[in-house]
Amino acid sequence: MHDFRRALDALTAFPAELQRLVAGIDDTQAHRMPAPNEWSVVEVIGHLIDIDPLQIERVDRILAEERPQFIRFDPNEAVVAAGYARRSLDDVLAAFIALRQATVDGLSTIEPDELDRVGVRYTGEVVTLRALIVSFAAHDQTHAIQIRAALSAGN
Ligand code: NI
Repeated sequence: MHDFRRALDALTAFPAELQRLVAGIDDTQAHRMPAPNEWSVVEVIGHLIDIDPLQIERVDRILAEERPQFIRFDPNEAVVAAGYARRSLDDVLAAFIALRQATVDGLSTIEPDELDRVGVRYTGEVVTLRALIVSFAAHDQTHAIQIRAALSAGN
């Protein structure tokens, strides 16, 4: 239960962390690609917007089905298809913050005895609901590091 609570707290706190991370960044910086075919800051936030509903869908399926197999997801394809590169930093940031609130509201209804239910990743790896949420929180942090790197690459 403790690792789940800690992950949920981290997921809840992340929008404020993200806001601090991009505070004072203008749209030129936010749209700069750190390297060819590497996401700009706006695209990284767009990717986070893509992931929240995907995780909620996985959670819902773990709760409703026995060992559901998750669908294949191509992060790059999704970011391009959504056209995040054409949106402003303020726009994607506001969209993510609103979405994350809905996500944590949804996750907070998970009961302790549901945390050992499992799903199956596209790769075949079996993952508990607890591990899915813990890795979801860790995913935020990998992209926070990516944003820091993208911003320092531009300076
Ligand atoms: Ni990612």
